[in-house]
Amino acid sequence: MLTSRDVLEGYVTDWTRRYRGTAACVVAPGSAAEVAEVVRACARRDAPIVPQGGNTGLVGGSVPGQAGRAGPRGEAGTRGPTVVLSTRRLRRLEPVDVVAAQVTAGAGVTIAELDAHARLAGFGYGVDLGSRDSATVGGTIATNAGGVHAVRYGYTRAQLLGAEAVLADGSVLSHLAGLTADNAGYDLAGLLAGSEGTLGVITAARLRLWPAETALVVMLTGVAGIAAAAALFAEIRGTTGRVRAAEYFEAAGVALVGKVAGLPLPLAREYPAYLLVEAAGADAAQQLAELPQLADAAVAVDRAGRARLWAYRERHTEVISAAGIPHKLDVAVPMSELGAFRAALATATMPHKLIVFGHIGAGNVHVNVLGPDPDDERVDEAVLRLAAAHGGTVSAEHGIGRAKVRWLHLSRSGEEIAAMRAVKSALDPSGLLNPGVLF
Ligand code: FAD
Ligand code: 2HG
Ligand code: ZN
Repeated sequence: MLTSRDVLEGYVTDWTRRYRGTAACVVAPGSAAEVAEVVRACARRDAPIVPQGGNTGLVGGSVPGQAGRAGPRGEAGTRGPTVVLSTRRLRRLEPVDVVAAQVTAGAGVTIAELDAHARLAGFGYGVDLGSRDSATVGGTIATNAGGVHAVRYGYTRAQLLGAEAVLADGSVLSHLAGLTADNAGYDLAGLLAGSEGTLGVITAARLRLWPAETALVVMLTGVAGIAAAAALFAEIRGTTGRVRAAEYFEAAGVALVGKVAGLPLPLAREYPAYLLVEAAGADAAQQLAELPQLADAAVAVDRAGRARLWAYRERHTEVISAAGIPHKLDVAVPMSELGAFRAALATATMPHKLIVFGHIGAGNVHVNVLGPDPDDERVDEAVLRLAAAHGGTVSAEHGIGRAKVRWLHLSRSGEEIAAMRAVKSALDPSGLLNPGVLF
């Protein structure tokens, strides 16, 4: 248990610095049984619990609200002291089951550690993201993280074959056998995926692995804009072997990466926007090189060259944060709407600095706005309503957290929200787990 004010600071402030709350202490149990003890002790004191993994979440869900403050930044009512439950000591990592292509991992194992472990056995983990060195198995399940390889392997829920979790009453659910043929009732692990710490504390998971892919190629090319990037991606998907990533970014982001991270322009000249594609397979490099519409492209097959091209996309989040406290609006719209949505975004976010990038293969657009005060939610409202008006969602992959509670109704009907609330009430009737998040 940690109580020092200085140490607590890192646990109550989120990665973006936009969300900062108050907690009495951080508790880091080392097993599911200890998590259950903590949950029962908190229940006796009516002390809300905020589960926390790597604290890389981008919607304020991994940190407490502000005591006594109503609305999404606070938590309603008078409760006991808030406890941050850190999963960093839940570090079990079992040998890879090479026949089943599965592994059991503790909630506190990072995605980089999990992937490195899988690689030693000739496999890889299907979810990869820029926060891989800190983001955890538990946190990525709780947010149902997407990431850069979702276009090939799907979101985290698709990797999940079972989970171990502690519910609000201290009971431990354990379903780690990894049977892929197993239709006996509700998929409780699937329900925990995307629950953002509101239904249970995930302590371990049984995860699917994929055979490691070889002959990787990364191609970066200039495009006129987001609609052109989507069209080129569709073309590449049709002609190129195994597309593992299709990422979009724009001149404003490249300029910031250049300024803050010191990277030169990626291509011979500047373009309004860029498409980065990663593909696997012996023919992939040749297939990409033969695309007639690639006037200017950089292609890398060696590890260092691939990393050099990826840096233009992956360093966006870090350089944006170096420039200020961003309003992060992770939305998705149908592929057919991307062009119209992007055009309207420019007006909706004026006069602020707008940086747009994302996972184009999924229609997932990361809208980052720099300029408005962190507490000023007008630009958040404008962008989220715009996404909804274009048939999209207010959360493509980061979740609702505290940041988007007010706008959940734009993406889920009253009936859906009522059903979600019923699930929450059944599993956590006193609202012990992450109050103020999601609802
Ligand atoms: P935390 O931030 O600690 O928590 C996130 C949420 O999960 C909170 O609501 C928390 O209460 C809950 N939670 C955490 N652990 C548990 C647990 N064991 N049991 C129950 N609830 C729990 N996200 C993407 O989807 N795709 C990306 O490509 C991506 N790239 C990123 C790049 C950078 C540089 C950064 C900083 C973030 C990025 N993210 C991305 C966001 C973030 O990394 C993910 O949301 C990730 O899943 C959070 O994992 P975490 O362990 O840090 O969880
Ligand atoms: C990414 O895809 C992450 O890099 C972070 O989801 C997005 O910083 C962001 O807005
Ligand atoms: Zn993303």
